[in-house]
Amino acid sequence: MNPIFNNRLKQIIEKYENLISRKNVAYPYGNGVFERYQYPIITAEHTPYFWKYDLDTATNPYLMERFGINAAFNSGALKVDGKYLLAVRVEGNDRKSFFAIAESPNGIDEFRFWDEPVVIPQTSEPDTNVYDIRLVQHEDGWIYGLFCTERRDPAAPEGDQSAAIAQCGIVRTKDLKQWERLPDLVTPSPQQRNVVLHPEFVNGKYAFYTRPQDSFIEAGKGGGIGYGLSDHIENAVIQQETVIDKKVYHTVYEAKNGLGPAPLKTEKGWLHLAHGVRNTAAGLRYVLYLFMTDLNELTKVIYKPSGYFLAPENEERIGDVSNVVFSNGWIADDDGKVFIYYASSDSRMHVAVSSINQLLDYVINTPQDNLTSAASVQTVLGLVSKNKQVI
Ligand code: M1P
Repeated sequence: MNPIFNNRLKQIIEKYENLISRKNVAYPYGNGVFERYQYPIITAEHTPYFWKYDLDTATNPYLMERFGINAAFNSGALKVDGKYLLAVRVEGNDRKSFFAIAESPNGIDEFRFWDEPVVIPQTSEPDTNVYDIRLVQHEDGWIYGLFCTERRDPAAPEGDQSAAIAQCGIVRTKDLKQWERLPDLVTPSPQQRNVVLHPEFVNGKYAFYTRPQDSFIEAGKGGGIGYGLSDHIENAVIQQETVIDKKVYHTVYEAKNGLGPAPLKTEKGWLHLAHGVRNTAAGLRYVLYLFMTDLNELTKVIYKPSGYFLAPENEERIGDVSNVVFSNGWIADDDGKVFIYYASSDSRMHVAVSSINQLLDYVINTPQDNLTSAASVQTVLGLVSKNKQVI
């Protein structure tokens, strides 16, 4: 009998179960495009206590954490058999990330992690860190996970222990439990992050959205959201990357950008969610934006509203990497509802709920960025003059 152990265990389980069963509440007065929710849907606290504690009173009499979890963020998303599943980037106190599936019956709360995290098989060049997986149900019948695999730059001098090379790792599964590792994607770019698989074949080939980049942090000469085709998915090689959405001076994506989840097919075109980055005196600021590409010509952007779609607000602005929102997962339900899963400040997960109709209206009817202050004034004047006729 160990009262310290028993009391602590009771409290830990109670706190965990209360958190998981807490109902989420939509904020009133949304912006007409989506509804934000009050509580983060997944945090480090949502990870199971049996991942963190040795629950044997003989070997852990004080019931102290043996494996700390620092954050739970940037999650891929997929609906399977009526369940809303997130492939969460879980980051330990040791700074290594791994993936774990969290399941909810309704997409907005009660997210509970499956008992065991995902085991990603290794290639001949083991990953040091893996993160930001995009889940895609491809028309070839497999569920793919494309993620960033990071390894120390072998060319870096001994004194530089932060230079890294990021590339796109590929796994596939039928049940999100057993995963098959395929060779990493090969592209002309020295660094890749934010690679996404298009859900359909294009002329019998696999289509990828990429983010060519010169160095680990800076987009450099590269950057922009790229697109390329590969004949195969086993040993996938993109010979030629075409930038379809580039960085632009004095916009919310002037420093870099990257695609979020795989695009949603709509009757008007492919709907894309992406992140844009700009630099400020307070560091980088990450926001989300939307654009649409042609249904048949995937490299042709047909609509692109100006500015951001969703930016960090209130407590979302604070975390391990502050002033960041990032999304690599969304789910469109059969009734047209869309669950947009986004992380704030590299720390926790949130949901915003919209619909295909609202997103189409937003992407088609929001004025584009005409790139100067004077042009913005003209856009406002146009609205004022139109409104004078109706009010
Ligand atoms: O820290 C913000 C984000 O930075 C990177 O994104 P990008 O490659 O677009 O700069 C990633 O490390 C991402 O995980 C992280 O959220």
